[in-house]
Amino acid sequence: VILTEVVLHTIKMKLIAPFTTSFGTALEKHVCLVEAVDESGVSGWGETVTSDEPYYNEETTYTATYMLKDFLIPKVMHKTIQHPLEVHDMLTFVRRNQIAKSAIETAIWDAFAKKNNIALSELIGGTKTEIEVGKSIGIQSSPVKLVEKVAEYVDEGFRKIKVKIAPGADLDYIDAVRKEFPDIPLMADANSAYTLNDINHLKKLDQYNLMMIEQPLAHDDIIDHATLQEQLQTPVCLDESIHSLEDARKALQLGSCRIINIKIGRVGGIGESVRIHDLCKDNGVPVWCGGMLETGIGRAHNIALTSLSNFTIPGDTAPSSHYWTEDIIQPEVTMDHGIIQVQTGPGIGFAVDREKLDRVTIRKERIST
Ligand code: OSB
Ligand code: MG
Repeated sequence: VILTEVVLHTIKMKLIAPFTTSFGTALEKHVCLVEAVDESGVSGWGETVTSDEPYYNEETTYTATYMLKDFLIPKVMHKTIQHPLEVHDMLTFVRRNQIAKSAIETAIWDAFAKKNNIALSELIGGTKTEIEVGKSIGIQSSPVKLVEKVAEYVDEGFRKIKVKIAPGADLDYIDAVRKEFPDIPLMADANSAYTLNDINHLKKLDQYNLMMIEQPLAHDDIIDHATLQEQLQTPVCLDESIHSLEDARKALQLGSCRIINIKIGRVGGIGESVRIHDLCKDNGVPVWCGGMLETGIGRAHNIALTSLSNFTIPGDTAPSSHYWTEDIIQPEVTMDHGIIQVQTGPGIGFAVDREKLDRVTIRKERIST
């Protein structure tokens, strides 16, 4: 493909319910949708899966948009791109800013797949036709409230329940859920809320037969996580600490985790996600696809990625209705008994609903030079 124009649609969407983690509460989201237009007129779509504040990682929707406009888009515009796998290396001249990079990289994957009339999942070598889905639940006001939520989502058919934890909202909450649901696939995500000083506290989680504990220690750490993993029976899963194939290789070598959460945005795109998937597969380490409260566009990328064979653990790929009163894609992502069908249409397999898009758009910019 050769990009002749990129349109940046900045949108604002209200979440159907506030989402609370150890680092804060999200009520609404600004997202920069990247529409990459090829010389033949095909549009590929990507999104910045950033949060509005730099609390999960260093990026925000604003900084990602700035990186895209001033550095990343000019680098790929009007260049002949033989295959989207080339895009990752074209963008390494900018340090970090993985989510910004991924927004344009994923748009190019979609454009390339559409141009070649192939589904994104097939293009990357995905083999599954349907995927199992988990639900990520934010921190609730009490253990009783959390148990109510879990019951609702178990009834809806979710194949994994992930509970956000933080100091002061951990053991009581997990204990209450386990008492009510002794057998469900259950895990906890701490979003970096603990340190090695909490090791005895964290060990108490071992009694609950959790599938894993996600990112218990610092967002930039793989050393202390190795120490922790040695002393915990519960598998450690890394999210925030893994930004690249190299990070994944080092974490596996050190024994910092036994599972990796792959987020396309966090690792700079689909190409790097596939490479991390393959590395983990070769090492017998299972992976799953994390979520960033995406719109349908990011969600579609996540579903396609999850069709790869080593995504053996249900991901945070809940359907559109769990985030938005109205998603911007047609049809919306739906789930049946915890299963989502992998799209078979060209590219991401969903159409962007231009009318709905315009209703939530707060800024639109065309870049063609
Ligand atoms: O740590 O996985 C996380 C949302 C925003 C930032 C970080 C995380 C999350 C989630 C939500 O857990 C997952 C979802 O999209 O449902
Ligand atoms: Mg996480």
